[in-house]
Amino acid sequence: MFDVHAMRRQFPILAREVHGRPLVYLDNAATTQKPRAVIDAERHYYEFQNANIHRGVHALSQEATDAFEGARDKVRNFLKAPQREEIIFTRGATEAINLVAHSWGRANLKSGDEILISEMEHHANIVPWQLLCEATGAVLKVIPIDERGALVPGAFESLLGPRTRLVGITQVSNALGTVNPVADIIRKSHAAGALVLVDGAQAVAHLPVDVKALDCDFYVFSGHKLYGPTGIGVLYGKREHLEKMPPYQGGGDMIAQVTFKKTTYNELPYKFEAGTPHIAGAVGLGAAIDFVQSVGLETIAAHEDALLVQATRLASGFEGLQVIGTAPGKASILSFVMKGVHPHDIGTILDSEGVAIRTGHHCAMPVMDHYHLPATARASFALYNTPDEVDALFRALRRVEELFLK
Ligand code: 7TS
Repeated sequence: MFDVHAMRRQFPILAREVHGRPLVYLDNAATTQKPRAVIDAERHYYEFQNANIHRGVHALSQEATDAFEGARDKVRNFLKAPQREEIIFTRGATEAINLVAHSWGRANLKSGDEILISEMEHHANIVPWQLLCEATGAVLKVIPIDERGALVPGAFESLLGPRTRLVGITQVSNALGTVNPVADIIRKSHAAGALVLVDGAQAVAHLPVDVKALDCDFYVFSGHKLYGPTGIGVLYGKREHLEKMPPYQGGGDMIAQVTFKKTTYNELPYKFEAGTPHIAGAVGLGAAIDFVQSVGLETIAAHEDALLVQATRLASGFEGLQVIGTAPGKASILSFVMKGVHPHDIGTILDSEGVAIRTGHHCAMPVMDHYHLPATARASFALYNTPDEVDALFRALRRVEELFLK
């Protein structure tokens, strides 16, 4: 039986107050809080093992290298990637997408080729492709969403064509909570000869991922949305693609030999890891993966789904409150607007009540344009949130109503 109160005790920050109220942290889609195991892993690394990696014969350097490479093995196991060489450490999901757009994209695309993304993408899965299109003359096509915030049925199939070279799709939308049918998209894309990049930034903390079963070509995520540190993320890529791709950045660690005549590159995964990486961050990410696996993603998803059901029920009884994003089977994100109150005012009043939510365009401006909204308020749930906190959210929203609408 999942004990949420025991779980909360593993997260030191959850004990603090904000404006004299107990913190109710419901901004988990932006970043999750960190359990003691992650904080301790980073501290242990700095207190006992800190050294640069891959380059020292001394004991600390070897221990640091083992810790860093051990984290890579944990990521490989977490994503069910066939080979450890297919796991590249990056700064986050954003850098991982930029790496693919820059390295694979510039080497493979020509004028008139097409990249297909969806209307619900985060800017991180839009702008790198726009930059690539500007550089190569490729064309960006967009799968539209419907009023529920799901992909318009049949639209993907009609946009996928002989010129489509890559499909970039989020597994879970950060602004709407929509869960996309990525396995089906991957199968159809491959049949049309296109590669697929899956943006897993919002997915990895909520549903089990198996990149081998999915058969995606690239998969990206950030450590900090998975109870891990900021500044560390992952690109999974099929070895056959990564081997052919040119380096993204040049520097130390990514080379085999450097002369002024010719430089040769290191093998995978180091070819894509120029410079000293975020070693402590990788160690912390490894601890976060251990933590999530010890709880179990099925348990986490069941707990969050119950919170979403409760929140959705309370929202439906709240006059003037409209939920944005109602796709069936969506993940634990509740975006909403209130008639007559700007989302930023909602966020400010909620903050004064100790309730942290995100307000704004959520780096998904095309989603806002779709709904003709400047912004939404967004509550997003994690494994440490409680039914009482969902009630606290709606009590605080009643306060907003009193202040602004009565
Ligand atoms: N993709 C999706 C679907 C995201 O939700 C985010 C961050 C990113 C990519 C980028 O991740 P990063 O770690 O590289 O920045 N989303 C959010 C959010 O919803 N609120 O703050 C950040």
